[in-house]
Amino acid sequence: MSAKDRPEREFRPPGGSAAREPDGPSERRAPECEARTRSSEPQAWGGHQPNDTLLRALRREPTPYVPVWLMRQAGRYLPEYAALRAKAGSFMALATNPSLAAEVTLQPLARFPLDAAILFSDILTVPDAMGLGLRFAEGEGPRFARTTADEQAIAALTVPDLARLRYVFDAIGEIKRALAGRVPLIGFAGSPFTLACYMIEGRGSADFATVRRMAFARPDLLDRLVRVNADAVSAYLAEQARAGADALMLFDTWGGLLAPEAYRRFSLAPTRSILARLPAGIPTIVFTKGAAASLPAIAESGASCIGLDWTADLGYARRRFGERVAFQGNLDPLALLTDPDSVERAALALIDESGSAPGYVFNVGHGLVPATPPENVAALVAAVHRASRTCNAGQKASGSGYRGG
Ligand code: 1CP
Repeated sequence: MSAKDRPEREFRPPGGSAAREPDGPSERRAPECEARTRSSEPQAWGGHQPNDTLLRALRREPTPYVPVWLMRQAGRYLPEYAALRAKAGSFMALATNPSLAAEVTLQPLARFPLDAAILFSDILTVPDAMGLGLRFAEGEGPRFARTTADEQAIAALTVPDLARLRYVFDAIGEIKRALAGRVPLIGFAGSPFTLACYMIEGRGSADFATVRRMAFARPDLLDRLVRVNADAVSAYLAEQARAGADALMLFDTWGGLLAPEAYRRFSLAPTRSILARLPAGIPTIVFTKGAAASLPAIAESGASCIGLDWTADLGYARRRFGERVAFQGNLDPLALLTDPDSVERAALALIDESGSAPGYVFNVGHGLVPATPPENVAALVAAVHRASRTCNAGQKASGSGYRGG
């Protein structure tokens, strides 16, 4: 393992080592932030105090810098993940073993000063607990042994006994003990519609044609499927919160495939019903790929934060809806397949686009891909912390804080 690949074994405060880096490209600032510079704000996190920057940003409270975490921050781009997965034998062997799941969750935090941990699991564990028989074949993605594509299978579907997902709640307990409050833990689930996509097709698909056909031919069946999923997911997420998750995220990866009316009926409505049933006060993030056209509706869904994919206009979204909801995103994950300098430029451009108003969480617009070089992730996290520290110092200044707003 080369020096640059070696994970740092200790958690570090954001900006800690970055501040000691020599001048050069890393001193670049987002132009919007330059104008807002007041003074160098004292560092909020001295090293071992709890870092609740993410939770404050989700609540749209001022933060000394923009918190950052990355979808799929634990995963195949990390050699230590690949090694542990090989040792465990399969994805499910990792995910169903609470201490291995905890170890994988913490791997990216040992390398990078990220502002959140996300539970290592998968959205498809819920349909697995419903009896569909999930497996992940190496290099192939998820496969279900049984599908719920016809009237009989959908009628027979019920909310699973949460005891079948006990390994998830146990993993949350282990992760929380290991984190000891250093950063918040994000729990998650798939949206009812995105789960339905995999349950109907039995695997991933480019267009989920069977599902979209069902939306026209048998909307009553799809209604029932997403209703059962909403009941299952709301119970599952509430239990994650009880086990210690500090924020909850819903992944609606495929909601953007639907026409607007179908999206509202089969994706947004069941998502809203989940949000309404979660414990009061816990921050929530709804990530919908292809959501740009539905922003007004998602902003009213009851979510604390909207996760945007990389095709959405973050600046516009913040100006238009930033008084009501926080935003998370939305760097194209393929920007990380370049070099540290290009990554830093892309990060600064996005921070500039977002503006300095509270309520922004930096992230990628979809999961990191396996070919991502870890040193580019390090450059990204350092750049976000450094540039946004200057930018956010202006949060209490007059003006909206939204770019051009
Ligand atoms: O070892 C492996 O095979 C690794 C690949 C992998 C990983 C690391 C899968 C298979 N799942 C995960 C973990 C995972 N999945 C997390 C962990 C936390 C994190 O670090 O972010 C999360 C939040 C998910 C969520 C998930 N799984 C989504 C929603 C987000 C997204 O990426 O759109 C979806 C659609 C899935 C299904 C899934 N699981 C795995 C794959 C390859 C897929 C996509 C399948 C497809 O449609 O082709």
